[in-house]
Amino acid sequence: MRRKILTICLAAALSGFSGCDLIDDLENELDNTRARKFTVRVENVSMPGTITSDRAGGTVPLSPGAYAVYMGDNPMFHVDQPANNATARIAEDGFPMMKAMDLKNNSKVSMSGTFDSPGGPDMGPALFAGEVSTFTVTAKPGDRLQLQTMFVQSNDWFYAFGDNGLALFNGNSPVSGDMTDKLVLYDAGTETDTAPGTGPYQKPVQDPMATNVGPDDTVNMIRRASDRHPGFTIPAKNMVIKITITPQ
Ligand SMILES: [Ca+2]
Ligand SMILES: [Ca+2]
Repeated sequence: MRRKILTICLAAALSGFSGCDLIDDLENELDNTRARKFTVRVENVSMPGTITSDRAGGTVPLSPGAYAVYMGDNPMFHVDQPANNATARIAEDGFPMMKAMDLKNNSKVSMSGTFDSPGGPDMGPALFAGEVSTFTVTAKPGDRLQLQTMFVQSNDWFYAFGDNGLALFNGNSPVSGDMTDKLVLYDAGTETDTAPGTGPYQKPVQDPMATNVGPDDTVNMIRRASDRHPGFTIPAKNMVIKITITPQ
């Protein structure tokens, strides 16, 4: 089939038509047939004492998050650049709706949404210790996954895959398994930081519905939390969150 199309392509090119368009169409068609569904499982694996704080018993709740499947440029944030308002609302307050709206309107994003964990200690959408949230995406070779969820015992920190997101395929093979290692804990650069579980402006000691409470960060750029604050004791990511991806 492919050889036949290539021959047609070449003939078309020789006779002055665009042969490459046909090849592109064929490649797209093949990628569409390779599309897969993936289940993404986000688990809060923190425990009492994961951080030294009386707040939330020293666990690290995770906020409801936003996710996107996309091609090309990371549609959610860029390291070493200022966070947009939608990222700030997740990172400071744990509210993903503005980000979800952003992603819905982005033509490079093929699929997006929010994930949460109803019920639990907060009787609400956050993922407390032991809680799990699962969502399903469809992707084809070349697609990447990005997400953001707040590290709630902070002023403006969030977990995400690195600047380039997570490739959902290795060549034409879907990725599978524990992807926690690919996550990075970022400081959004929108609020001044105190160490995890301390200070008057972190989410657990704010009005749950309040937004943008606390002084601005002096460095208005997204940076790795550990690079920005080498003096803070920050739990290893696999003590707080576990992300598993399973192709269907
Ligand atoms: Ca900060
Ligand atoms: Ca705050």
